[in-house]
Amino acid sequence: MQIDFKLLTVIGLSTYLNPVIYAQNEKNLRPNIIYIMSDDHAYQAISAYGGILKNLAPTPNIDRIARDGMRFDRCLVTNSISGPCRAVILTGKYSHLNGFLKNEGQQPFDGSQQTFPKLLQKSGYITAMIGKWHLISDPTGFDNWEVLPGQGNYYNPDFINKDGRHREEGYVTEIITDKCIKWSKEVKDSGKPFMLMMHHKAPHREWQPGPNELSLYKNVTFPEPATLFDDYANRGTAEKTQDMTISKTMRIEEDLKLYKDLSKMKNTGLNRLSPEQMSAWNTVYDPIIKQFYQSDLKGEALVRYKYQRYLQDYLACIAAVDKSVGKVLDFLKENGLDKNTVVIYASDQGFYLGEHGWFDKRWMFEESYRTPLIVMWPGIVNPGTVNNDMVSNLDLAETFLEMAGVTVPADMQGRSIVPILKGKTPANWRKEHYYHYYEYPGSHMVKRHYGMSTERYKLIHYYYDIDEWELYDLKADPLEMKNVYDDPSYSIIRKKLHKRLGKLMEKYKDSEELAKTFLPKN
Ligand SMILES: [Ca+2]
Repeated sequence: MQIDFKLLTVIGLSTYLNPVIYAQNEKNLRPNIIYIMSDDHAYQAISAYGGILKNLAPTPNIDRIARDGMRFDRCLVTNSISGPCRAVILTGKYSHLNGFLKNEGQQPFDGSQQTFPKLLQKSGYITAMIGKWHLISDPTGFDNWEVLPGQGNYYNPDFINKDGRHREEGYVTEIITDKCIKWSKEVKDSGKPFMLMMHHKAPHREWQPGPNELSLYKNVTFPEPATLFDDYANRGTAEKTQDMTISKTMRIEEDLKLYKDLSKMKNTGLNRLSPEQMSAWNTVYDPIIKQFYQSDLKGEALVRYKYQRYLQDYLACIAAVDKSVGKVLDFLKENGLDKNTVVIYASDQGFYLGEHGWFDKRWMFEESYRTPLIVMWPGIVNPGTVNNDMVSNLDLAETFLEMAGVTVPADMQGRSIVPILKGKTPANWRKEHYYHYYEYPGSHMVKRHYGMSTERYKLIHYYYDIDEWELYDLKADPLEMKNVYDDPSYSIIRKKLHKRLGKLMEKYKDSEELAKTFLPKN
C-alpha cells in the first residue's frame, strides 16, 4: 500500500492509524449534537424515570428520547449547583481546577481556558449556546451565543449577545426554543455538523408557569414524599442547621405567588408582565390567593398546602419544557435531521421535591446528587435501554468530543460514555464518584462538604465551621435517614472507604489543604 505522506500531515498520523476516528472525521458522518439542559429539573419529575408523579404530571416528549435512546439512572454531579455544574460540563474538570466553585461571591468563569466547544469548533463543528449560561463572563467557543443575564426572567426576558443586551416579549422557554430551531435551520445545510447547547431557565425558582400552562395543575393534588416531615434525627449538624425547608424557607408570596403586597412582584420579575399577561395571571391566581388567606392554615396543614402549591407551579414550568423538547424532535424529523443528530436531555443537577422537607439542591444526597440524563443517538444507542453505571456531568465534554471524533485531552478528568452508549461498559469503569460543594456561608446554609459514593455507600465530610463525618448505606437505608458513621458494625467498611476517598482526591488533584485556600478570608 502506498502511503501519501502529504495527506498524512493533513489528517494527522494518529487519525491515519485509527480508521474509526478517520471515518468519523468525514464531515457527513459526524453527528449533529443537541444538548438540551433544563435548570433544577428533578428526575422525580420526568415520567420516563417513574416515581410518584409519573401519571399526574407526565413528560411525554422527554420520554420520547428515553423510548428511542438510553436512560441513565446513576448520573452524578460533582458539585450540585448551577454555575459550577455548567463549568464542569464545559471543561471536563472539577470545580477546584476549572476555577468556578460556587454561584455567590464567585469570579467570572475563565473563558480563556480549554473547553469542549472550542475543540469542537477547531475540528469543524459549528457551535451555539442559547439560554441560561450563568457563568458571568461572555461565552467563548461558540459561533453563535445568546444568553440570559444571570438567572434570567421567565416573562419578557432580557438576552445578551455579542451586540449587547435587549428585551424580548414572551415566555422564556418558548423564546429559547424558537431561537434554537431558527439557528438549527440556518446551519443545517452548511455542510458542517453542528453542536447546540439549548439551556432552559425553567424550572428554576420562583417557578413561574407560562401563559399556556398557568392553570394546568391548579386542581391537582400530588402525592407527598415519605420524608416530607423529616426531623433530621440520626444525622448531623449540617442537616439540622440548613435553611431550605418548605416549612420555613419557602416564601408564601415570592415563591408561592400568594401576594398580599403586590409591590413584592418586582423581586421575582413578575412586574415585567404586560397588562394582557398580568390579566391572565390574575385570573388564575386571584381565587387561589383569596382561598389561601381565608383558610388560615397552620403547622403541618400549611406545609402540606405549600408542597402542593410548589409542585403545581414547578410541574407547570416543566410542562412547557416538555413541549419545547417535542418541538425540537419534530423539527429534526421534518427536516431529515433525525437520523444523524444526537439528542440529549439533562438538568444541571437534581432537586428536592419535598424529600427531607426540602426544596433546592446542594447536598450529596440522592435527589440533588443524581441528575437526569437521557441520550438518543439513532443507529448507535439501542432504543429503550436503561443504564446503571456511575456516570457524571464530568464525562460530558469527553463524550461530545468522542462523538465528534476528536481526541480527548489528557487533562480532562472525566471519561467518554460513548462505549456505554454503544452497549459496552469498559471493565475498568469507575466504581466510586467524588463530590465537593463549596457555597457556605451562603443561600440555604448547606455546609461545605466533600465525599465519595460507591454503588452502595456514601462517605461525606462536612468541614469549615464543623468537622463531622457521615456514612450512609444506600442498600439498608435508601432514603438516607441514618448516619451510620459511628456504628461499630460499619467500622471495617468505614476504614476502607476512607482509604478509597483519599486515593480519589489524589487522582482528581483535590485535598483538604487546597480546600482551605478557597475558604472565606476574614
Ligand atoms: Ca440549577
